[in-house]
Amino acid sequence: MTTTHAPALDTLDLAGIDTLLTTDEKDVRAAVRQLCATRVDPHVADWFESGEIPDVRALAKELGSLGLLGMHLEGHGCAGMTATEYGIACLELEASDSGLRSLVSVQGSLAMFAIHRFGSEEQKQEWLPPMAAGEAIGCFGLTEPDSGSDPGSMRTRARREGDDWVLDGRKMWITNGSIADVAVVWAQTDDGIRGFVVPTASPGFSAPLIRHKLSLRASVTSELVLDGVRLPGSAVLPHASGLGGPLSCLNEARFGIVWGAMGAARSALETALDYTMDREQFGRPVAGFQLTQQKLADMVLEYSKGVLLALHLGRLKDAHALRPEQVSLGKLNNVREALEICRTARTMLGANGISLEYPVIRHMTNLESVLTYEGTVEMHTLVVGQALTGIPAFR
Ligand code: TGC
Ligand code: FAD
Repeated sequence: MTTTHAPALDTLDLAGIDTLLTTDEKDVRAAVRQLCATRVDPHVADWFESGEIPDVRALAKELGSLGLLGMHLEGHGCAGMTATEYGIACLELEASDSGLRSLVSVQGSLAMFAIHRFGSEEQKQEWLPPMAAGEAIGCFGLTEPDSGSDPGSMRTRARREGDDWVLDGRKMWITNGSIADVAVVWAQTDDGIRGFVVPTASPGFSAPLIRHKLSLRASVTSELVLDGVRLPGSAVLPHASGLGGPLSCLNEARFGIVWGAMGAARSALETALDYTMDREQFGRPVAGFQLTQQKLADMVLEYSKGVLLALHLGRLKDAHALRPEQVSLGKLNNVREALEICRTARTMLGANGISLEYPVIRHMTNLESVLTYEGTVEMHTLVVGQALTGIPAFR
C-alpha cells in the first residue's frame, strides 16, 4: 500500500496532519503531553471519582511554570505564544480530562483575557503576573440562575455609592469559583453591562461549591454570591461596555474548546482501538469484525476532520482573521463529534465501557458539560443559522 517516499502510517494521525505543524508547535505538544502523563493521567480517574483535585493550587503553579496560563497573551508575565500553540495545548490537556482544560481555559481565556483586553494598567500589573504563574487563580462570572443562554437578561447589579461600586447578585455554574483569588464579574449598571475585578476576599463575597455533578467532576464548579460587595471605583474594567465585552472573552475560550474536544476524542479513539485489538470474542479480536471497523473508520474520519478544522481556525486566528461565527462553527462541530466518538467508543468496550478504569465514559460525561457551556449546541447552531440567513432566531 505504501509508495517508496510515503512515511509510515500513524494510526492516530491517518490524515498526516502532523506534517502541517511547526517544530515549535510539536515542542509545545510534547511538553504538555509530558506534564499530563506524569502529573495528571495516573490520578485523574480518582479525582473524577472523588470529585476533588487534591492540591489544585500546586497543579496550577505547574501549569503556570510551563507557560500554559494566558499563554497566547503578550506581556505582564504571559508567554506570548501563538493561538495555534494554545489550541494544541488545549487538545493535550483535554486528552487527559476536560476539567484540566477548563481550569486553563477559564484562567487564561476568560479571567486573564478580560483583564488583559479590557483592564487598566494597574489591574493588569496587579493580577496578570501572579495569574500567569498560577499563584493566583481566576474565575469568570457571567451565567446566573435565571440567565444562561441569554446573558443580557442578567440581574446582578452594580450601583455607585460615592466613588465606590456596590455589587449585589448571584452567579451560577462558575468554574474555579471556590478556589479563585479573583473573580471577573459582569453586572448591570446605569450604563449597561460592565465588568468588575473582584478580589474574592472582599466582604460580602462567597463561592459555595456546587455538588452532585455527574460531569466535569475533576473541576471546581461554584455559585458566586455577591451580597453588598463594596469595591473601589478602580475595580471596573474601564474598556468594556455592553454585552460585547463578555462575549469577546467567550470567543477566546470557545476557540480553545474547538481544539480541546478533539483531545477527548483522541483519547477515546485510542482506547477503543487498543481495546478491540486485544479483546477476543467468537475466537477473534473484536477489531476484526466489520461492524467494529466501521465504527473505527467513522471515528478516525471525524477526528481527523475536527483537528483539521481546529488547525485551520488556529491559522486564521494567528492571522487576526478569525470571526466569532467561525468559532461557533468549530465549537458546534467539534464538541458534537467528539461526544459522538466517545459514545461510540463506549459501546466498543462493552461493559468495561462504563468503568472508570478506562477514560472513555469520563470523557463522554465531561463532554455533556462542554456541549452546554460556552454557548449550548443550540446557541451555536443559531449563530451559524444567522450567519447563513442574516436572520437572528434567538428570540
Ligand atoms: P446580540 O444582540 O447579538 O449582541 C450583543 C452585543 O454583543 C456583540 N456580540 C459579540 N461580540 C463579540 N463576540 C461575539 N461572539 C459576539 N456576539 C455578539 C454584538 O455585536 C452586540 O454588540 P453591540 O456593540 O451592538 O452591543 O446579543 P444577544 O443578546 O442576542 O445574544 C446573542 C447570543 C445568544 C449569541 C449570546 O448571548 C450568546 O453567546 N449566548 C451564550 C452564552 C454563553 O456562551 N455563556 C457562556 C458563559 S461562560 C462559560 O460557560 C464558561 S465555561 C468555561 C470552562 O469551564 O471551560
Ligand atoms: P438555558 O439557557 O436555560 O438553556 C436550556 C436549554 O434551552 C438549552 O438546551 C438551550 O440551548 C435551550 N435554549 C435556550 N434558549 C434557546 C433559544 N433561543 N432557542 C433554542 N433553544 C434555546 N458560566 C459562566 O459564566 N462561567 C463559568 O465558568 C461557567 N462554567 C460552567 C461549568 C460547567 C460544568 C457548566 C455545566 C456550566 C458552566 N457555565 C459557566 C454556565 C454555562 O455557560 C451555561 O450553563 C450555558 O450558557 C447554558 O445556560 P443554562 O444552563 O442556563 O441553560
